[in-house]
Amino acid sequence: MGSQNVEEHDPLVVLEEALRGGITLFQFREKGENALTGEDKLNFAKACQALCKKYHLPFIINDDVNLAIALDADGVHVGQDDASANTVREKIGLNKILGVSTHSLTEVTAAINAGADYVGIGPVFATTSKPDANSPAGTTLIEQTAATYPSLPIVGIGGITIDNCQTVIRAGADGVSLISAIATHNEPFVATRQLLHVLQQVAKIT
Ligand code: 3NM
Repeated sequence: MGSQNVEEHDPLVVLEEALRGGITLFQFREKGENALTGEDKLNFAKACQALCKKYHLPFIINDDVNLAIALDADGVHVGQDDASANTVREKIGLNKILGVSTHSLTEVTAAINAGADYVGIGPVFATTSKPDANSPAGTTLIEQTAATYPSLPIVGIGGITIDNCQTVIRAGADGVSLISAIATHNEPFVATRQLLHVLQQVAKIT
């Protein structure tokens, strides 16, 4: 999430409610129209990192490798249009988390070879949070990736809600990554608790 993803709420309040509600990792994604830049972005990132530290959860940064290094973030997430995963791994070293967004089995294999700790696969469903997202791809690549690389952690992304998140886990994902289902909910704490509850139910039976 970034400050551009919330509607009337304070983004730091949304983040703290999500942390209290039970998210397991936060990816700082200050990107796109209305995103903060420069000093404002830096200060907002520091405030998000401090909240994640308070709840003892990983704080990783989307795309901005230099910011991740400057803040000693727990990791970096890159897409296919960002810096190459190989370069990022070299810059951040082996002790940080590296996530890579992928859209084909070839990209998944390349991400593994670059030292990715997990892959993001999406958009599973239609999303309004990323204007340049590909068209919805469903769960096919998640199924193929889970079958080909059983020990590789996979997160599904894109249009995931309380109503469809179980489908993503059943397809073979280990987790879900989402923005609007929490950030634009009236009560982000309640949204997170409900998502967690539904995800725990499916985890028990898969
Ligand atoms: N990446 P929401 S879809 C940041 O497909 C992002 O790689 C995507 O937001 C991808 O949960 C997406 O609101 C947006 O749909 C996710």
